Amino acid sequence: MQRIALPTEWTVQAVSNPEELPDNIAGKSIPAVVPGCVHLDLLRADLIPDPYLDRNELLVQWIGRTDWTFNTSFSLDGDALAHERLDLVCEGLDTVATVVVNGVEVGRSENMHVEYRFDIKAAAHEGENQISITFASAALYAREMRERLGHLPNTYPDHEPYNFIRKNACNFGWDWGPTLITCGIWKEIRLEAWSVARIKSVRPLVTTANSDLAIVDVHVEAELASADAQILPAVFLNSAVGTVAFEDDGGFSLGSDKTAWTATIGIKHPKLWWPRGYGEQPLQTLRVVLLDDSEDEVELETEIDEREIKIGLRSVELDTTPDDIGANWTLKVNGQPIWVKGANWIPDDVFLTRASESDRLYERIQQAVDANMNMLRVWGGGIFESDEFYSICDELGVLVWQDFLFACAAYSEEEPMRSLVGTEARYNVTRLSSHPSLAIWNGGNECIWGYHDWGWKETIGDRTWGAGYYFDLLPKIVAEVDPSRPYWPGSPFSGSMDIHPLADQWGNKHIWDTWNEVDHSQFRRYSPRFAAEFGHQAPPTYATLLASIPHDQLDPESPAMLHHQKANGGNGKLLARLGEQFAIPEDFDDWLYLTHVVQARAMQTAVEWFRTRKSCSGALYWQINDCWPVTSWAAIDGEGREKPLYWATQRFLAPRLLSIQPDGQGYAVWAHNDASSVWHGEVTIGLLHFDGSPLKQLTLPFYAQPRELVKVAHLDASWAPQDPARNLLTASSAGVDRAFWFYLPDRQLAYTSAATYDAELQELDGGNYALTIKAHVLLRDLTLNADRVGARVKGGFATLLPGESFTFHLESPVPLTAGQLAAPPVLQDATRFGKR
Ligand code: BMA
Repeated sequence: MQRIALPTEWTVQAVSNPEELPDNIAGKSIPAVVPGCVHLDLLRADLIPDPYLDRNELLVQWIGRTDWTFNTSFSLDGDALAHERLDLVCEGLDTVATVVVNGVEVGRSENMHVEYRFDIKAAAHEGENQISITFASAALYAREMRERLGHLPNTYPDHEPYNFIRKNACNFGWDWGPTLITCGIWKEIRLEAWSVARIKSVRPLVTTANSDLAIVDVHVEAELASADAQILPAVFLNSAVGTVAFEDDGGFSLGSDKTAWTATIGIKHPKLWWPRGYGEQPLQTLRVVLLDDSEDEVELETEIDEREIKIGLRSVELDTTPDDIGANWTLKVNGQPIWVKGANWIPDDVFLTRASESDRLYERIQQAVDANMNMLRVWGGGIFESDEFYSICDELGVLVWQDFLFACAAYSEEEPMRSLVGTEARYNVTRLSSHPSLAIWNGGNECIWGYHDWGWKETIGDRTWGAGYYFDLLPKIVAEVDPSRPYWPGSPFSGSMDIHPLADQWGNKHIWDTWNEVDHSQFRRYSPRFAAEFGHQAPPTYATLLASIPHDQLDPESPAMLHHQKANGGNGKLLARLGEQFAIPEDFDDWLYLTHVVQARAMQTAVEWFRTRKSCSGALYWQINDCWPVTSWAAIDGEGREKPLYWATQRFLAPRLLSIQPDGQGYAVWAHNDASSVWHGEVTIGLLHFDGSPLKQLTLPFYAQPRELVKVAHLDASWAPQDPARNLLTASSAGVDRAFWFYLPDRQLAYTSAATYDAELQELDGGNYALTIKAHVLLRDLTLNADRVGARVKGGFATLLPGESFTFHLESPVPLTAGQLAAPPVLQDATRFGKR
């Protein structure tokens, strides 16, 4: 196998839509970088304004309605052409493309989520060759397809009909994403010259994994160059994994009558892979080779293709055993139930090649790890992420829940959609099968819910809407291609079409009335088996706003701010939820801080509630990341900066959690020990005055087994506050964050009005600083907005009782002073915003 890279330098040219093309683009051949997309090329050439800034998105809509041709040339020598086959391998074409080599059409694509391989041997020649790929407007294709198949509803009726094209849905605009309809060669493109045979796929499926034995079935499929090819496959597993107990190395050859083969490898006393928090993540290298076994090569057995893959030994299952509530919805790895803690993941940038840069992916997934997450859900309106995404998750022990790519819409099951979907599912289930982090396949996002509740049935009538995918095609493909992983038809879904998809007792649930309609205390009305989506909006950090909004428009209602708020009624909801907790502030900086506080508290309320329900086994909030600078539900904004929610997440997802929750007429103190060792000690529970003086106190021993949730105490009416506006409940124990309970929303609390504290800044080495705040009064949700001084902080969202201290660690490229840092709007605390 000879792999030949194609040049990264191409050109791109608009080839349709003359009415809309700006003069500086019409007829012009523009340098292009591959992999990439047309927007990035136009940006690099300075031909369009940056669509992430201000309202520039509106100025570049014509790009998505235009057809574009990418051209380059490559040279071939005789060796490449001497092979039986010469394939053009396109790992990802976005989306509707016609591929031409030396004037000869060699293939077409209409799905960005699969690899295309075109045999170009007949079209290619020695010396210089021309390749040109023309992308038809995805918007126009989707409209035509809708015309052909009949309208079906989706959540964004004002957008192009994203449910009629196999392209990431959110590229057409979402309630956190701009409409920037891309096209281009978004993944690697190369040539492969080969003879006899090549490895078409390798699926190493771990069928058993326990402390005694692991079994891996390595399914290898070959493609033959000609009918008389004879090959010998072999599989090697590096022995660091344990003692190889048996290895069925086939020992027979493949030919046209048989092109697939399975090697079964057994490993005694294997080192198992675990999600983080449960154990280590040992990875082993599996090597698959193909040898030429044709008669005249018998002696030589030349290696003609090989693949090296990292695998991890673990089993995974979804436990849905019925119980007296309804049914479990618990993920188990190596037989161990996992309390899933994490968030939903969207493409990290509208321009997907930027989103898949290694450093960026690594940084983002590390952020998830540092926030104590053990799972990311790759949401169905986005993409199947790059191989590297899953490799990083394998290495860091982050479980991945992967949606099939259906979101908030009805989808036609007629041709060509059915075949496109089938091919896409097979290709990606195969491609991702080696990754131990990948734990569950899910049919899609909110499509079953939409069918139940969003008034689609009338439009759909007796036509197809996707049920055939979720309940038939996809589970069949998973069962056939990768039976080692669980499949679930949708999120949310109760397990049956006869039970509402949002039922508390069954399945995975989404909770959205808390944000859209009611305040976050209302999360406590629900007791889901698994909370797969729930969220609360807040703007990005100040530095990210400054970089994307004209400075004279830093006002919640300015045209640019509203443009970077895509949710239906978003700003109104933001204000309504803010007003439930605080008096609406006049000042922009205070507004920004308080929206951040409400976002963080909403997610804290939800997750602590779920972690203290015995029937719940996981919480994934909406959403960890953003794809551009926008007001959204994200914890990390479009420029990778952590919002206060992120610092709160580190606390409420800590392995050991103390939490105070309403319990009947009183309150309960809970200890959730999501760690693998026993947690025992003493909890001190206090009813305190805001000045720190105790009104009632109790110290109790407690004992929590590994992974156990225990109710440490029930606080009855004798714990009622003397003055709910001036009292709070606390529960503390050595080595963990203290739990707090405030009786009233902040706007009714009589905080000591002026925050008083001492601040001490210590300069450490190499641009590192430590800022210690010593509280003289109660300080609540203390946050250092270090982005405002160009610095980066670690940690925050701390609540201090009078006399206590908290240290922020910062990194800054420029020298800092305490004076710069230790006052609003850089240092903020919620007790400034109590009852007036
Ligand atoms: C859910 C998600 C997304 C959406 C989010 C916020 O419906 O699945 O579609 O962005 O809510 O509205």
